[in-house]
Amino acid sequence: MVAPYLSNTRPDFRAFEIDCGTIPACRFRGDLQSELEAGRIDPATAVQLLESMLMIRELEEMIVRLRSGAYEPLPEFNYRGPTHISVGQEAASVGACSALALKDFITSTHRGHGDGLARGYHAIQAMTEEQLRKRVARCGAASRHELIEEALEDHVYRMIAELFGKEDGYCKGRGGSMHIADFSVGHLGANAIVGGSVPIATGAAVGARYLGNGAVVCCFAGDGAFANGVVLESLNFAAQSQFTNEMAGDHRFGVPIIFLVLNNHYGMTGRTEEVMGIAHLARRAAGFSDCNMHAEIVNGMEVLAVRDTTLRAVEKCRRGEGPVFLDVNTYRYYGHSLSDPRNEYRTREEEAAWKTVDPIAAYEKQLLDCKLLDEAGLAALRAQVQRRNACAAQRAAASPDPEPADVIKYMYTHTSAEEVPARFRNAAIAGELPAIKRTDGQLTYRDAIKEALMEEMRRDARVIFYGEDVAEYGGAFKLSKGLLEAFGRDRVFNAPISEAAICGTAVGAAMVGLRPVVELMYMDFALMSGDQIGNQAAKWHYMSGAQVEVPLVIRASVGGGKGYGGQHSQTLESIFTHVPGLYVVYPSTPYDAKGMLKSAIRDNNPVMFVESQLLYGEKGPVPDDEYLVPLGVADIKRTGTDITIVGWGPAIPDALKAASRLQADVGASVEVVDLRSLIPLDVETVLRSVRKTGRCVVASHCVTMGSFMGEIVSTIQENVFDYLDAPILRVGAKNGIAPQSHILEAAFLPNADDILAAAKALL
Ligand SMILES: Cc1ncc(C[n+]2csc(CCOP(=O)(O)OP(=O)(O)O)c2C)c(N)n1
Repeated sequence: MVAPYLSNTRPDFRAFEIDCGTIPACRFRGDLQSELEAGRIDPATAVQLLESMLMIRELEEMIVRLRSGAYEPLPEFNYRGPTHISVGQEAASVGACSALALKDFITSTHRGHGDGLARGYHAIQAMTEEQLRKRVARCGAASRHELIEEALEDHVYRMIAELFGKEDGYCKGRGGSMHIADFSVGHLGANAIVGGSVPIATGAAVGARYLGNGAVVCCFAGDGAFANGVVLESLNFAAQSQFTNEMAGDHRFGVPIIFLVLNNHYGMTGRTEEVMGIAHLARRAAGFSDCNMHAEIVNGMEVLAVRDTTLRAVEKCRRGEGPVFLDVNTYRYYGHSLSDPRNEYRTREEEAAWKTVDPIAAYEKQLLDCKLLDEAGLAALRAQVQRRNACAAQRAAASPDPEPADVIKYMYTHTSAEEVPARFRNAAIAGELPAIKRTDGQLTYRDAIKEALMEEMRRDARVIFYGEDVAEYGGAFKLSKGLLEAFGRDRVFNAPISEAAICGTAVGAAMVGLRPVVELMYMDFALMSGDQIGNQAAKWHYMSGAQVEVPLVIRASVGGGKGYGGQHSQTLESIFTHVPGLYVVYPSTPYDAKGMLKSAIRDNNPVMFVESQLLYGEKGPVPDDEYLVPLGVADIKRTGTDITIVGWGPAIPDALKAASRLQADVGASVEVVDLRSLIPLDVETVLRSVRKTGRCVVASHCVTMGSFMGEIVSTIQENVFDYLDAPILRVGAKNGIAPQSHILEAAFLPNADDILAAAKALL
């Protein structure tokens, strides 16, 4: 049924009520015996659930004992790093991961050892012999059982090696406990930012829907995360009705994601029910879709209950009925970390009550009752898990550390999408491409960007484009008008007004194989998505030990110069140059804008592509033929010998004006170096110019204080101080806030006169 407000665009104020329906709790009433009898689980899988939970508990208890020096296999080992232990929560991780297929994905949290171990364990069990052989690089004869054991040993070893910060760890010691990831089995990463992985998971689900591969994303997140803005944005993003799924003639919408709340009832120490206005987190889901996201409350201490609910959730997602919201009630026995004694905020009685429903003890009893294991079998399984873990820990402790010289290795990737896989090459178009008007071989800066986007979307079907109002309306600056009609709504869509989710979903979509381009209507709004740009997009290639590349482009439009005041006028690229892992570029001409956007879309690094609204209407020559402008290469826009002006963005046209006037006024010969790309920075072109001229002005529209202009000044003086005949001057915006009044804004922004005055002062 379509809700009245979905179809109602006319005023209709007849009285009605919204029925929020009901949310079931603890639906699973079976046990192992009934599951076996119903054929919903086989005996081998039933035992695997226990082994998987034991592996988690063993690893977590190892960390506890390592911290106090009481872990016998490694008595002297100095364990550094976080200790967010998940003992008590094993059934949630295992029940959920055992319900997923190999092609599915998970994201996890700072308390993610259990999720990572379980994902690897059950993925290994689901692998074919060929996949297992590949995983353990085994060529000789081995039974399936031996291959699995070898793969499990390797799995535990690489998990522990990562916890120990070793080169053999899943992330080569670059990620550690809170960022552990294994992309080979679709584990897209634990995340140290509470809620940080939720938009990534949502983007992965957007990608899975687009690719039509039937994959489902299970997004583990703590209860505390569901007060976080980007998490709520993600719930909204995932449930959008424009994500239609036509299944068997039925109209459904949403993306295939399970928001699985690991609800242990506490944030760090605060009680979740005290900092939220609801008794049950499942109720959150009611605000985001008319079917309450099929929300359920689940007994998270019972592995079969979690497995049953997740299996049903996965089925729903595969049928095009996602998202699903599971509020899995569980408990962590230890404190937030091992430095938290838990005294201040909860009682020992409460803890004891939860321990009476311990997930492992209860499940062991069921296995014994069903005679799938006897006491000896149980003891043997426990001993095997312990032995595997101890061997892995000893091996990991003795394994090589990363080389200090490699400290920033993996920060950037040096690859790009030169070859488009056949499946995505020369994408079919849904309608006609919008015409772009070329006059005397010239295009506006706006149309140059549009043409680049169109060409790349045509070249590679993995390129999708979204942002606020970019579809029918064509974006606030009409840059994308006609792209929806040309490429269809799967590739061009309006995003909700959720900048953090826009950037975060792009990260997730990129991780699963797309190449998203997203638009931020004004660059000021990038501050809304600071975490997703700075902590997620920028860092995942490095933190994963180069397991994953994050090819995405964030097009950010700068509004300065239009009298829009302090929150729509900022030139903020300097902030992003301070975030290692991002590329930051800012073209000043239509030619560069087109060639650089094409390069940015093909590059496998995340790129912040900054555009100036002041330049959108400016025309310049743009050839018809295919060309690229490489990132990281500055351009000399005018050659000269007496003084260098280094700049970027809209400061370049001003610098060129100043140069002409300087030539006319005092006969000085000015060289104008357009950086185009701030990161990577073409240091050599700048230094070569300054060596020649001995004088330099650095110009941009950034607020001068703390801007990237200072970085250029430092670089010049560190490297070619001896060549300088005068101090280097900066010409930027005033150290203030952009005003609305045009008189004040003119005084605020730098112009050709300011650059001219600075250059004259140096001469
Ligand atoms: C954005 C952010 N804010 C604060 C923190 C500090 N912090 C780490 S874990 C945590 C509590 C998270 O609670 P929850 O999401 O319920 O997960 P749990 O720790 O209970 O597993 C906090 C506040 C953080 N890592 N990230």
